[in-house]
Amino acid sequence: APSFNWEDPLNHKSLLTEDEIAIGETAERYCQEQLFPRVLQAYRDEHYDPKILEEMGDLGLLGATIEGYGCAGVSSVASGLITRAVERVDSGYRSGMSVQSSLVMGPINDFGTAEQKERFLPGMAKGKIIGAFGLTEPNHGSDPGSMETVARPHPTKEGVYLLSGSKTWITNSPIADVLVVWAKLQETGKIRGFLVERSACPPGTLETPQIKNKTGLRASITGMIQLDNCPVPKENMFPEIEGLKGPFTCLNSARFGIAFGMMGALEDCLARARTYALERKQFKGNPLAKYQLVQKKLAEAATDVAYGTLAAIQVGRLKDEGKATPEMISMIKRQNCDRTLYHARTLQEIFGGNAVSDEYHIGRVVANLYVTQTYEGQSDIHSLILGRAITGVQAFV
Ligand code: TGC
Ligand code: FAD
Repeated sequence: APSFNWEDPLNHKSLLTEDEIAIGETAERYCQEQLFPRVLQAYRDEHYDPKILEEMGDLGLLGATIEGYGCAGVSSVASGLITRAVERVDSGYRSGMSVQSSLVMGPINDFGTAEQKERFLPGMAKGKIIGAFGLTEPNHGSDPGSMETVARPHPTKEGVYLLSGSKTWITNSPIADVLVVWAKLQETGKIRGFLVERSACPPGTLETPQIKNKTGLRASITGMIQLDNCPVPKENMFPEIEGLKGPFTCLNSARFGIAFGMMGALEDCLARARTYALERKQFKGNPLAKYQLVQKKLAEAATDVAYGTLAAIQVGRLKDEGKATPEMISMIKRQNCDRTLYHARTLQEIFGGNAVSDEYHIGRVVANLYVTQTYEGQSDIHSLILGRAITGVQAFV
């Protein structure tokens, strides 16, 4: 007779291929053996070791859905299992990987010229070239269409643009070798994507100061991108993609990765809270796990892990069949981030005062989850995307 497995209540594993299971297990092993032992110190020190990307590259975890260029060419579900494994350790590590894979390698693969792909993708797949994605600006976050960063034709050099403007809250920017910068062409007012190579920028035209003293995502490095008449050759512009469709197409993949990744974070909180509840005794030697209010917290979290995982797998399958819509991705990004943040905060209560010690991990996870709910479209923005799709009326402006 089938038995209930609290770690996979609705048996999502039965929906995975053997390859996907093997990829997920490889990622889990690396994350638990190599990443987890470093995360506490990295978080305390607000330090991100760029070697992590090389390690992930060696395992084929970067740009994993891309075919060729040294990438693994796996399914979207397999890539989701990778983000889930990484996010089980820390959302900041998943962020560094998502930006590299979905937000930089993704658009180069989707929109780049053959030359751009050859130049960047093999090195990025190995984690030897690090990428960043600059969309958000100090005055335009949820509304990137109003961006002020501009690309003007160079007054004397044919085929060169001068980029000016600033981007903020940019994952990996202080350590990036190549930065995808979205800017409006002065000639047309249309948004275009540029590959800004740090090594090619004259002094003073590109600065990427780190944003320090963050209250979440401290194991990831975040910064600004400040461009002051930074010359970028036309060969470094994505040739055809124009308008918000460019950055948003990359965001569809990254948001899918977050939705799947959230399940790793929530599974980790659930497993830790369960173990703690079984070990900690209060009132006549009873474990906390005996109390109904505690059991309800665990039951609700396990339910949302099961539902959220099934939804992510379904959207991943549709994505590979070319049948996923942006609204489906908004739905799972919003729901999985919101439910994971809610449950992490609730499960944290089971640890009582000990939750305040970082050795118990859950406090770090809760702080990270504020960020995952905020970036790549804050949850209320995804509500409005869904509201627009349901009613036909947009409520942004
Ligand atoms: P709207 O009129 O809705 O759309 C403008 C054009 O874009 C197209 N489009 C999409 N295309 C593909 N995929 C999507 N998801 C798309 N969403 C929109 C749309 O079809 C249209 O094309 P066209 O040809 O008709 O021009 O534009 P709007 O200005 O009204 O947008 C509103 C809104 C709220 C949907 C949008 O601005 C939004 O999503 N805001 C949230 C901003 C955001 O997500 N920023 C993310 C920054 S990157 C980041 O956070 C990385 S963190 C990484 C990490 O560390 O893990
Ligand atoms: P705002 O747009 O000012 O929004 C503030 C609040 O108002 C939100 O709750 C929002 O939902 C709400 N709001 C806004 N407009 C409306 C409306 N019309 N109706 C109802 N509510 C509304 N960006 C990048 O480009 N690249 C990166 O790599 C990147 N990494 C990040 C890493 C970290 C650690 C963080 C914190 C952010 C990162 N971001 C990145 C930026 C992130 O995408 C933005 O913070 C996010 O899009 C929200 O923009 P904002 O912070 O300007 O908030």
